[in-house]
Amino acid sequence: MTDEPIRIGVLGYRFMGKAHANALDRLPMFFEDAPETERHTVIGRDEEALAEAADTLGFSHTATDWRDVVDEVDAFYNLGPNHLHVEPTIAALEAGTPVLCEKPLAPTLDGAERMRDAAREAGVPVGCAFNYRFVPAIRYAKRLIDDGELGEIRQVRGRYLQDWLSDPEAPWSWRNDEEMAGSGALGDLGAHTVDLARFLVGDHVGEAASVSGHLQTFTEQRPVEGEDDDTRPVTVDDAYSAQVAYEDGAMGTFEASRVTEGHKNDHTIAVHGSEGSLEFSLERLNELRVNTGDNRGYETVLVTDEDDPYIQHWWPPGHVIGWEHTFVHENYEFLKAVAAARDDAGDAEAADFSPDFEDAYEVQRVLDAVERSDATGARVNLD
Ligand code: 4PW
Repeated sequence: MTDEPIRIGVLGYRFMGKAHANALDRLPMFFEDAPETERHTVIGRDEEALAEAADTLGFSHTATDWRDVVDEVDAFYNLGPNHLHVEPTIAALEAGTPVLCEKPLAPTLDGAERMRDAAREAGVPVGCAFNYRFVPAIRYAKRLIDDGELGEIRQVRGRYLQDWLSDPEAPWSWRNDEEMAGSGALGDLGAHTVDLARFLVGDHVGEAASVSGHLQTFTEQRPVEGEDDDTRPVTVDDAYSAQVAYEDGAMGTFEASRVTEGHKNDHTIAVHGSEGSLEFSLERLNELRVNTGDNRGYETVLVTDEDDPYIQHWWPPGHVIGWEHTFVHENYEFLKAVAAARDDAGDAEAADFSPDFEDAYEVQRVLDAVERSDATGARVNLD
């Protein structure tokens, strides 16, 4: 087993770059058995901004071309805009480099399929950064569901609401462009909910069998920052809603929006079974609301006990954790898989990380079906 640190190269250094760099910084302090890492190279286009990012986020090298990096590092983190997910990720995989890629996996189903196929071929650890799977309360919820506490699963309902595009004067960015983003609220936010539903109840209800969906754009043009009187078209959805029929007959109801006034980062998911219900809201990340079917409403469980998932690494019971910790847990699991994979005598199972590209591809199939359903006005079968 090699003791060499895992050298990490990251494409992108803004919001997600910071979230992952922070996670890498926290790991040795709180997760004693985490593999050692080295923040090696940060990749971007603007040399001045890159140098500043390297300094702030603790990377020793910078690069303006991902091609120079993907086979030089031990793990490649693709944290760039969605249109940059496909080619750099496939190149890294062809070089045998493990990849952690931000969500949604790709702007299109075709791109996601190519990434999934490249991952199959490479046989190295891959992950799609659906970080909400790593919330302790979500893991706790999954345990309840898997233990049969809710009985037979009938419904899953999820919403992800933000309001940062509510103002029509909010500036245009790549997230408003179909070529670069693929879709709007659907891929940016809905991907998380569709994945979380699959994580929580997928083993019980199967994959999505059919989907109907609706997309809406409320602001068609947005101003370009720093350029007076210049606007660009918004070519993605501001909001979506969808109904999913799962293979075994359970139903899913999902929505997301980036224009819901008063909702900053409201990601809520509820699961209803024949014996009980549960509900999680990201705005109360340390709690889970549980109903065990006694018709007395919900009780609120505080998920901060030592034996709750990941909690023993942090603080004593009741000392709550936050959004950034989801990235620490995700990086911990991913890097353990990378370390196990490079250990020749290693345990193949330990080298598996989920959610992987197979999982992310299944999510993308649902997103694609929502778009097709909206375009045709018909329900889309996924078999
Ligand atoms: O989880 C969310 C996203 O997927 C984050 O809070 C921000 O909104 C960044 O991208 C989306």
